[in-house]
Amino acid sequence: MTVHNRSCRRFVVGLAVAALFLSGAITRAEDGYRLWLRYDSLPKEMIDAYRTRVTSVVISGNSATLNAVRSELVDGCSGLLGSSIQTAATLDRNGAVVVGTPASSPLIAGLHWDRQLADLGPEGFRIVSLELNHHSAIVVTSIGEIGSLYGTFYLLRLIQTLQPISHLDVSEKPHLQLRILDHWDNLDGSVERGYAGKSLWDWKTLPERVDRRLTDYARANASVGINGSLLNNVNANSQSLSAEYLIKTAAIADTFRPYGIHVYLSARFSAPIDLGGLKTADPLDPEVATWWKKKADEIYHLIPDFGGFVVKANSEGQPGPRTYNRSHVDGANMLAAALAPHKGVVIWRAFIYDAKPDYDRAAAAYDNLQPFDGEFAANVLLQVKNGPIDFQPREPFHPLFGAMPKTQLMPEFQITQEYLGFSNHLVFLAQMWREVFDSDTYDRGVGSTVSKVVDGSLYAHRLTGIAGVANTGSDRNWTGHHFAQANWYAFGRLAWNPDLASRRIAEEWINMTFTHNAKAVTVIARIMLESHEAIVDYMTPLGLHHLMWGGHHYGPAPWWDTEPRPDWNPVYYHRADELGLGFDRTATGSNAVSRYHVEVRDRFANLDTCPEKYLLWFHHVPWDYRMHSGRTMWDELALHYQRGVDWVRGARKDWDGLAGVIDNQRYNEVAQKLAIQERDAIWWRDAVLLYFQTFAKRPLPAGVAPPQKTLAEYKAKSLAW
Ligand code: GCV
Repeated sequence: MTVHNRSCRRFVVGLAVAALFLSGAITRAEDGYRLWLRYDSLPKEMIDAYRTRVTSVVISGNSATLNAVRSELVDGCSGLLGSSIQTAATLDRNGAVVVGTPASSPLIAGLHWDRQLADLGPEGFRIVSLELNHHSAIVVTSIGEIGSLYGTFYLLRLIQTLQPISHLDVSEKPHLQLRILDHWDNLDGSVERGYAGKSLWDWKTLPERVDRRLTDYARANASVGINGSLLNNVNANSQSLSAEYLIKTAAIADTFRPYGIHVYLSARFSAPIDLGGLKTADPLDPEVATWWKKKADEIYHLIPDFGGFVVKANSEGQPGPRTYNRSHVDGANMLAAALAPHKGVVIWRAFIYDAKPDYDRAAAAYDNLQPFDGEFAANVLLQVKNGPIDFQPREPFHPLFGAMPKTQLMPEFQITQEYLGFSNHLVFLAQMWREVFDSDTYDRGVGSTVSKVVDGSLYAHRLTGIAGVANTGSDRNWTGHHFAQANWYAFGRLAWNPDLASRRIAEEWINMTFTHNAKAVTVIARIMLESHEAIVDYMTPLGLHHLMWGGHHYGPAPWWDTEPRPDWNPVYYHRADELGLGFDRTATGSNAVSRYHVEVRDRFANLDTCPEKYLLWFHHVPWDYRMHSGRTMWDELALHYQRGVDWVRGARKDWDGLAGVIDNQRYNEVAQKLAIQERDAIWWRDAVLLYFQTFAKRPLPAGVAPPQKTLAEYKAKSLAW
C-alpha cells in the first residue's frame, strides 16, 4: 500500500466514524459501568407525559452538594427525556423542578414547610407537585442539602421506573441512621473476599490523584441512601491510621462529602504499639487511652465528619482487649471515649468465636457478648452478622437479635458472595435479607421482628445502623456479575427502609438497569426472586451449612477436615454418620438453640415444628426420617439438589429468550455466567450427594441424575472460578 493510499483510507475511516457519531449510531458501551444510573431515553410513548412536567431545573446556591444535585438532575432529565433540560435562575414557566433547602432557596423558604421538614431530618425529604408563582412545579426539599440530593435521586427513580409524577406528595426519611458499605480492602490493593477486581482506592497515587470513579461510586451510593464507607479491611493494618494514610483517607472523604458519605476506618487494636511505640494496647492503661484520644483528634482535624472506628477484636487472630484479660466492653468503651467529643461512633463486631473444647460456634458470639448487655457506651454499636455462623447461603437469624435490648445492634450482611458462588452465580440477596428482617425474635411478644430490633423501634434506641460487606471492585462493571449490582442496590434500599418488599426492589432495579419491556421485567424479576432458594437447593438445603472448599470457599468439599480449627471444617457442621445427618443443637447436643427466646427455641428444638429449611442446622436427623412430603430425608435432600440444578437450567432458557431485548454485551456476559452457574450447580449436587451417600448407603431417588464424575475426582480438585 502506498503512503497516499494509507492516508486516504484513514481519512475515509475518520469520516465514517464522524458520521456514525453524528447520526447517533454509536452508542455507549453496555459494559455495566453506569449501574442503575443510566439515564437513557425513556420509551418514546412515555416521554411526553414527563416532558410537560419537567422543563427546567431551578436550584439556587452553589455548594458542592447543590452542584452535584444540579448536574445529576440536568444529566438525568436530559437523558431520560431525550432533550436538553436547562437550569433556570427563576421560576418563569410551567414544569420547573425546584430543589434545595429553605436556607438555599427563597422559593422553598416561602412555602413555610419548616416544621414538616424538621420532622423528616436532614436526610429526609419532601417531593410535592404544586402550583408555585402561578406555574406548575415539582419541589424537592429537605432541611439538609443531603436530603435534597436523596430527594433528587428519588424523583429521578420515579421517572426511570415510569411512575406518575403529576400528583406527587412524598415524605421520606431513612429508617436507619448509619447505612454503611464495609470494604475489606487491603493497602496493597487486594480485596479480601472480593470478586470484582482490585480495590477502588489507589493508595499509591492518593492524595494527589483521586480517581473520577470515586465520584461515580459516591453517586451510586447516594442514589440509594448509603451514607458511610468503611475503607479498609476489618483484618486491619495499623498503617491505615498513620499520618501518611490519613491524608490519603482525607482526600477520599473530601470526594465523598458532597454525596453525604462519611468515611470509617477499621482500627487495629494494637495500633498504639504498632504506630505509637507503646509497650501495651491494654484498654485500661491511661497511656493507651491517651494515644487513642490524640489519634482521634488528629483524624477529626483532617476529616471533621469522620464516621468512626470499626473493630474486629479477638477474632481470627486479630488483637483485642481479651489479649490483656480485659472485656470487650473495656475495649469498645475506651475507643468510644476517644471519639465521643467528635461525635464519632465505635462499631464493635460481634463476630467472635473461641475454640474451647466442645463448644458450638453457633453459640459463641452470644455467650461472649450477651452478658454485657447495657454496659456499652452510648456511641457504641454492636455489629452482628445476620446468622450465628458466617454468611452462609441460609442461616437462622442470629440469637443476639432480641437478646440485648439495652445495646444498639446493627446487622452486618455480606453483599460480596463469599459463600454464594463469588461473582459467577446469579443470586438476588434481598430475598435472604428479607427473611432475616422478618424473623420474629419474640423478645417483646409476637411481632418483635429483627427489623424492629434494628430500626430501634422495639427498644426505643437512639442510634441505629446497618453494614453490608461490599461487592465492588475495579472491574469495569463494578461487581463482576451484572446481576451482583442488584445486591448493592438492594442493600441500600433495605438500609433506607428494611420493610421494603424484594419484588419492588427487583422491579425498580430491572427497569433502571436493563429494560422497561414488561414481559422481560416479569421474567427477570422471577429469576431474581427465585434465585436465592435455588442456590440454597444446590449448595446447602435443609439447614446444611459450611460445606465449602477450605480457604477460598468456592465449590463443595463436605469431606474437608484438614483446617487447623475444627470449626473451619465442613465435617464439624454436617456431622454425617451412618445414622443420619446434621448438627444436634438441641438439649441432647450443643443446646445452642437455648440462646433463642422460648417461643423460637421450642419451635426450632422440636423435630416436628422445626422449619425444614433449618432442619439439619438444629437436628441430627436419621436418613429415613419422614419429611412433610412423605419422602425420606435422604430422598428429599437429593431432590433439593436436583431442583437447584433444574432451576439454573430453566433460568438459562428464560435468559436465552431475552435475546434482542437486552443489549448484546450484557446479554452475552450474563449468559456466560449462567453457563458457569449450571456447571457449578451440577458439581455441587454430584459431589455432595456422592459423599453423603457413603454414609447413607441408599440409592439416589428417581428424578435425580447420576453423577458426572466419581467422588475421588471431585475430591481431587476444587471447582475453578
Ligand atoms: C474479614 C469470614 C471470612 C473472612 C472475614 C471474616 C470476618 O471468616 O472468611 O475473610 O475476615 O469472616 O467477617 O471477619
